[in-house]
Amino acid sequence: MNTSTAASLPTFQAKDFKSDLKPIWCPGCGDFGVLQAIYRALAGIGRAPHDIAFVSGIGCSSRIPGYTTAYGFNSVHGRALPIAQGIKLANPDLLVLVAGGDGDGFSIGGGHVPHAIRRNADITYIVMDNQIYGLTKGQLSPTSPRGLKTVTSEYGSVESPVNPLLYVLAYGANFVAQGTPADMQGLSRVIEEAIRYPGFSFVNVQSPCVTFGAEDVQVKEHRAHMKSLESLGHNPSDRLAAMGLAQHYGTELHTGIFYRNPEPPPTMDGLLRERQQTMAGKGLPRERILDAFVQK
Ligand SMILES: Cc1ncc(C[n+]2csc(CCOP(=O)(O)OP(=O)(O)O)c2C)c(N)n1
Ligand code: SF4
Repeated sequence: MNTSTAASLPTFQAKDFKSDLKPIWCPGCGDFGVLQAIYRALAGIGRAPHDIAFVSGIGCSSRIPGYTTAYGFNSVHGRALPIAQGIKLANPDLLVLVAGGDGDGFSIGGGHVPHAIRRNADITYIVMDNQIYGLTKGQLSPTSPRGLKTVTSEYGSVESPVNPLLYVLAYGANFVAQGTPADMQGLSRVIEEAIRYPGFSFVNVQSPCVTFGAEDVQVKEHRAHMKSLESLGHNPSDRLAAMGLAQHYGTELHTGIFYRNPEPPPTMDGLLRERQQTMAGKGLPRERILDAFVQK
């Protein structure tokens, strides 16, 4: 932290968000790069670590909060989003981030994603999509491609993968981006922009699993094949164009912002705060705030 000029606000550097815990990921795991990108993005945002709540589920990627100096909650498999929404509603002043894997977010936790989107609490969800269950040693995940051979699909997967980008766009997410640790600058930029977006924001990170992941989706391959949406002339305020591009998930590696609603709708935490103030003005008891929430 730096407080050089008198009366100026403290500024933060990436290292201020690095905890003393040493990551225990396999050497070369994509999650190392994602963690660095998160440090950089948080330095750009400028909020103090004690103003940030970082929630995760269970998985290799869900270890991320522990490697930061923010308040962290390594919670229950697939349940990070409801916990994060609760934290945001209880203390809207916190910057609330969520991290986890594709299994955590799109199989066991898949039912929570649409509701987090439609409630639109101001939280940022970063998924480390490695198309495999890493922590439990290489089973099929919901984003594994058809034909992938794993310990639970010895002769190749016979299932179509979930497309996380189309999934969240179809449910009306207002900010959707994708990145890869092969492009650290681009990745930290999209994470920072996602955090700055007022409302639920989603970043899918193609984060290779070097131990159990397919050989053709490693960082080297990403570097050779990634295409920035900006270079394609994509207009991120065009939802239908974003959905068109998102259909190439699994065959093309597009990086950058797919969709950013230029007119952000009200957030749930913002609406509740307003309602809280109105009710307090009318002298209504605090317990009724919850009634108002239920009736919405
Ligand atoms: C309720 C419950 N079911 C299953 C598990 C076992 N489990 C832990 S992590 C995990 C999947 C990990 O894959 P992913 O979420 O994609 O994260 P990654 O390890 O690849 O980062 C599973 C099935 C669990 N911990 N809790
Ligand atoms: S098993 Fe895969 S996802 Fe987990 S730490 Fe190792 S490389 Fe990373």
